[in-house]
This record gives sequence, structure tokens and C-alpha cells, in this order.
Amino acid sequence: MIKLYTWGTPNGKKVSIMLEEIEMPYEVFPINIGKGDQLKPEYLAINPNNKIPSIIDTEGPGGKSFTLFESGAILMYLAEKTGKLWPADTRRRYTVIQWLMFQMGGVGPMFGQANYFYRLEEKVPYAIERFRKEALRLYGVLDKELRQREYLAGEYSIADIATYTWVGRHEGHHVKLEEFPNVKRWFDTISQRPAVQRGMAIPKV
Ligand SMILES: N[C@@H](CCC(=O)N[C@@H](CS)C(=O)NCC(=O)O)C(=O)O
Repeated sequence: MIKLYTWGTPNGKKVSIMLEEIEMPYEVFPINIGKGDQLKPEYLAINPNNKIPSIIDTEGPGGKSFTLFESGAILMYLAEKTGKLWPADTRRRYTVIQWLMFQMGGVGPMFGQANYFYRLEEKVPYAIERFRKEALRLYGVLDKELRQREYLAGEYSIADIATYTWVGRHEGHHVKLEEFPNVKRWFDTISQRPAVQRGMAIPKV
């Protein structure tokens, strides 16, 4: 059984989508980051970085409980544990990891900052310009790659799941998906997956 500590954000939804895709039983523990649940000592014992998501696998390696945070690490762990969305071939697997790292190091932080500065009441034009420009550059990279392949690493993978939830926030960083037709086609295809729809609805609070 997986215990999932999450909230309704792109990083949290990555993990619920994955758990739905691999059909692994899980229990959801909502951590309301708006109310500061992530700062409570009982949660800090699970994730010292006071952010969601985290998991506890009650039947981890060696049959012992295993606690993990960082959404990218969690996706890799669940993929490796089940062998699902995790190519056995080294080249293919590292292509998946490459695009996952691209998401973790670029897409997530840059889209997140762009969203933050667009939302901020006291506008900081330099910051909006900086993060919007970088977000647009990243959409350009994704669009060019997705012109050549159906999914980021060829077949549907954890890299697509990780990137999907952030592209799902495109309105927050004022990007029109119509301007990136290959990203839009990819996004619309993934949106139709029943597991993605179920995972996007977590946590139900
Ligand atoms: N790199 C981390 C980022 C996690 C993260 O930024 N989580 C946000 C929600 S998407 C959070 O918990 N924020 C609460 C806070 O910063 O206090 C991951 O991918 O797991």
C-alpha cells in the first residue's frame, strides 16, 4: 500500500496520475499547503523540505516501509517498482529520465515562477518578462520535439506525466496552447486517458 501525501498542485497530481496509471492501491492524505499543513512536525518527519508530494511505501525494498519525497524521484521509484512506464532498454530508459530531468529542472521551476509573478498583486515587470520568456522558450523546445514523436521519449512515460500537469497550468503563465500545436495535440491526447482524469481529481477535498 502506498500512502500519498499531496495537494491539488501540478507536483502532487503527477503522483496520483502515476498511481492510477500503474493501478497501485493508495491512500490519500491531503496536506493543505494553503493552511500550512506542510510545516507541521508530523509532516516534516516525512518530508524535511516541507513540500508536497511525499509517499510512504509500506512494503518498500526488503519488505520494509520506505519514505520518499521529490516528485521526480517518486515517479522513478514507482516505475521501477512495477516495471510500468519504465523501459528495460537502457537508451530508452535514459531518454525517459532525460525528459523527466528537463521537467524537474526547467519546466516545473520556470512555469511555477511565471505563475507566481503573474498572480502577485504588486506586479514586477522584470520578473514576469524573465519567467514568461523562459516558459515560452521551453514550450518551443517541447513543440519542436513533439513534432517528431507522439510522446516526449517516444512512448508514453513518466516524463509525459510530469510535464503534463505543468502544461495544464498554461493559463496561469498566459500561454496559448494553440500557438504550440504539437504540445496541444500531445496535451489533448493525454487529457483523454482515464487514469489521468482520475489522478487529476486527487485529492478529493
Ligand atoms: N521539487 C519538488 C517541488 C515540490 C513543491 O514545490 N511543492 C509545492 C506544491 S507544487 C509545495 O508543497 N509548496 C508548499 C511550500 O512551499 O510551502 C517536487 O517536485 O516534489
